[in-house]
Amino acid sequence: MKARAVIFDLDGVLTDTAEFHFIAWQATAEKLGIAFDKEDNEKLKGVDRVNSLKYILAKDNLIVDNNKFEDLLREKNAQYLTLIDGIGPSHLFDGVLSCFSTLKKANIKIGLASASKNASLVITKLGIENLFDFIGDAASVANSKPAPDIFLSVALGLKVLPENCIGVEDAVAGVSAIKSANMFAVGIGDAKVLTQAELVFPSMSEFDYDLVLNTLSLMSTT
Ligand code: B16
Ligand code: MG
Repeated sequence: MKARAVIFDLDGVLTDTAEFHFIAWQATAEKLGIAFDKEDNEKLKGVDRVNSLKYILAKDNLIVDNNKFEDLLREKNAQYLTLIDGIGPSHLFDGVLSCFSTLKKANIKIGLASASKNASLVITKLGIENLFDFIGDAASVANSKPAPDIFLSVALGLKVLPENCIGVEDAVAGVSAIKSANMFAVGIGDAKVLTQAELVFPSMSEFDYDLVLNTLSLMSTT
């Protein structure tokens, strides 16, 4: 493999919006009389909005009609948008800017593969929208993570073969998506959780591009 692009997930890799998703989903669940805790929220990392609501309803075997389902999605997102209103460049995780600058110096393209339909808004608020060579559109792919679609669409947009892309993810569903896309997977978080990733860094500030390249070259010689 010749590394030509690194494709990043957003929530949990470049910034932490999980708490905001949690508050908004908890309010939705509470309204429905369904218990929703941090453990549930962990399971929803990287899972898109529709499937997140399906997970919550399934907890209590609750069935709602289409109109109600759409209303719940709209209300959750409205609250989420209010909660992220105050985020700015200071909410970018430590290590992201220096990592991007290392990649740019090495002529490596940078892509964004988020399951979030709010991704463009969030990266604009973070002030990093101009640093990407291609930004994937979660609304335009047929299947969400763990399907490979969003990572494959970003590789296509970057004009780089999937086998020459490195994907970076914090969620189990996201790492599965990277592996299904036939890319090298870097996890951000706990190696005991992100077991499918070839390499795991505890946080973006520990992201070591030289170590990624060394691991890649070791893999191609074995
Ligand atoms: P939205 P990522 C994912 O983003 C989040 O991890 C997940 O918790 C959220 O439900 C999903 O985006 C959809 O977000 O409601 O904003 O469309 O981690 O893939 O960047
Ligand atoms: Mg994520």
